[in-house]
Amino acid sequence: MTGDKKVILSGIQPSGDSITLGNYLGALNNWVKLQDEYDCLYMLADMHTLTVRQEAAKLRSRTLSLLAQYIAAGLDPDKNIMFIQSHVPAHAELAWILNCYTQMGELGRMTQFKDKSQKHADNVNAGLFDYPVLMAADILLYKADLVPVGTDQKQHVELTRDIAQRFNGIYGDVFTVPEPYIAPPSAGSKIKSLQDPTAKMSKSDPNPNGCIFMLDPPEVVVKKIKRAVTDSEAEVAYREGKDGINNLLTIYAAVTGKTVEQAANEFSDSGYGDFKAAVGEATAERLRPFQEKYRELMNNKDYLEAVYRSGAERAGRLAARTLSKVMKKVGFVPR
Ligand code: ATP
Ligand code: LTN
Repeated sequence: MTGDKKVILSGIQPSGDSITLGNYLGALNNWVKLQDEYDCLYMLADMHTLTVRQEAAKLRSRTLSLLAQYIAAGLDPDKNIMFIQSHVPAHAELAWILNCYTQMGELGRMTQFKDKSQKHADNVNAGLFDYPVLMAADILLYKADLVPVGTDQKQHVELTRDIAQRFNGIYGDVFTVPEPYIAPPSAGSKIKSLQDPTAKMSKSDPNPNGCIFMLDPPEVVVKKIKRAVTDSEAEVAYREGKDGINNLLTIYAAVTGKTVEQAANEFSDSGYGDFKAAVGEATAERLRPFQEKYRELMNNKDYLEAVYRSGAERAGRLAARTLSKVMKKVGFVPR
């Protein structure tokens, strides 16, 4: 971190055995493009996953696996700070303080809270409600200018801006007010479920056929796409009302680097069967190098450990600076 470049922070929750094609296209793949131009911090948001019940051993192994997936997707540990959220205690400490500058009404309006409290009606815990405040702490600790996320997280970054502005309004210029950084939809900022193309593709979807996991074997990828829900029109075209086909065209465009228009032209004379086979092949092909690199990394746990240890140290130093400034501002006695 030289201070010359703009700062980026983002994270993914280690809440599934593997990230989804949605996480990859909407988030990770864009992070890779930013690593030379910005000072980047990429976090493994393990504390956020506790908002939904997790198995301890699984959470542990999924966190390490997610780090390997970050690197397999092309993030370079020498260029980016990669760290585990729970390794930097300042996140929890700042979250507490920010809680006292956030209104219940603001949190109650969050779409993700409404969705997840319906999905997990038996466990609507305070953490689920408070999730965006922890996320605000993640972002504000590092004075991030930009937060690259998929469309579903935009509302949380906007709330972070409100909290930062409110705090700055009282105490002066403490926080950098961040901006969401969202890739264009054609690049995959909103990939939909293959089984319900009006809902987002989500790693914790109970129906595994709705979701392509980045570690799915090629034949599984091809099969899931073949089974994707479409419509009864038999015309490959991108237009309103064709959610299933629109989603497949978006996936094809994003994995091949073509535009959605080019993709639609390429298949304008094809039937759904041929179209789906081509989307399946292209997607499996895109996953191949990712999976090879992932396997290699998972055989080198010492290396992964060195990456997250050094990440925690570097992130911890930066975070401590902001936290101590905040503590001073609110009136805590210096340690
Ligand atoms: P969960 O199902 O556990 O809530 P998730 O799959 O929604 O997980 P997150 O860990 O919440 O994934 O999100 C990681 C990143 O991936 C975020 O930047 C989010 O915006 C992005 N993302 C998640 N799903 C999609 C999607 N379907 N399309 C594009 N981007 C996505
Ligand atoms: N809530 C995010 C994960 C996340 C995050 C962050 C993203 C936690 N903290 C800070 C960007 C910045 C999600 O993707 N569900």
